[in-house]
Amino acid sequence: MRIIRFAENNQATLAAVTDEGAVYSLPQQDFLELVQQADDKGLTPLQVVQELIKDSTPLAAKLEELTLLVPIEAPEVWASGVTYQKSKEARNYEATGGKLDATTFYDKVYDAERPEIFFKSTAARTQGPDQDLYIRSDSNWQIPEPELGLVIDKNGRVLGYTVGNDMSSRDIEGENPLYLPQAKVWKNSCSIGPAIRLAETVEDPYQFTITCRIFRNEEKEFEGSATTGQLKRKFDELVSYLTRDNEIFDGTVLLTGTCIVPPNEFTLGDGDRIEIEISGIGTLNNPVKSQVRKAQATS
Ligand code: DO4
Ligand code: MG
Repeated sequence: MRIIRFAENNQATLAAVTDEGAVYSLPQQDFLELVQQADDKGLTPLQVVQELIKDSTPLAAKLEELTLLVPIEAPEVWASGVTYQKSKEARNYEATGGKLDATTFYDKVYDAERPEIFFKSTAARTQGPDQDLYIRSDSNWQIPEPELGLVIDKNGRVLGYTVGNDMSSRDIEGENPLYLPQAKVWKNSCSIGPAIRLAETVEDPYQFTITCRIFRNEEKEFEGSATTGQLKRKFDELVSYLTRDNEIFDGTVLLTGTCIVPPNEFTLGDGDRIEIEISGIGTLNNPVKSQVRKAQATS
């Protein structure tokens, strides 16, 4: 069972999508209200949804016909880094001016007990399905990072899984790792969606297949696939480091790292389109736009 939000008469409607693809409107304001009601009743979110939809009629519209919104207005999005071998190799390449066999601090963090976790996005910077993602005006090497997102509550309980894009600037991070916040955070540098798959309906979260496709002029420029089985760490390990001595909020999303990297000569351009598909969750589609740099204030 998946949970979505869609726009209807200028309002957001919460809905459940069954495994057969039927869409049922739900009465709750948002995903967190659904979880709260389930907790209050001593039920699971799936049980609450099943009770609500059992005697109701699905929408006539199909999922593809709806204007989907971000499935949760996550107050914060955090991200884990260098959790897959592929990411470690790509980071080493960009940090060493293109060496393919270099060993750096990225090897250290890949092997260390403490994972890399960084702040990625706020609700205002996070885009939903079909919304524009921006590339930076001061970078020449930018890529999407397709990642599984954990939707968690303030205690670190995993409520569901979503698709995330940790847009990244490889040349800025490669120049100096202390530039990481600028390589990761700018206007519209993150997207999540199209749905939240209820955690209780996922038998094994290490068996998601992630596929990323990048289109230029609607021609496929890149496609890559990987599985969450290749993750070096465990999801509860990442959550436990995020929540350690930290306050997080209900509906926080934790991205779990990228396992797909386009070829080193590739950079995103204005007009590209990114699709990230995760089995059992859906396909997150976002067009890419250049940012026009605003004139700097001078004193
Ligand atoms: O170390 C930089 C970030 C790496 C990252 O975002 C990832 O591995 O997904
Ligand atoms: Mg990443």
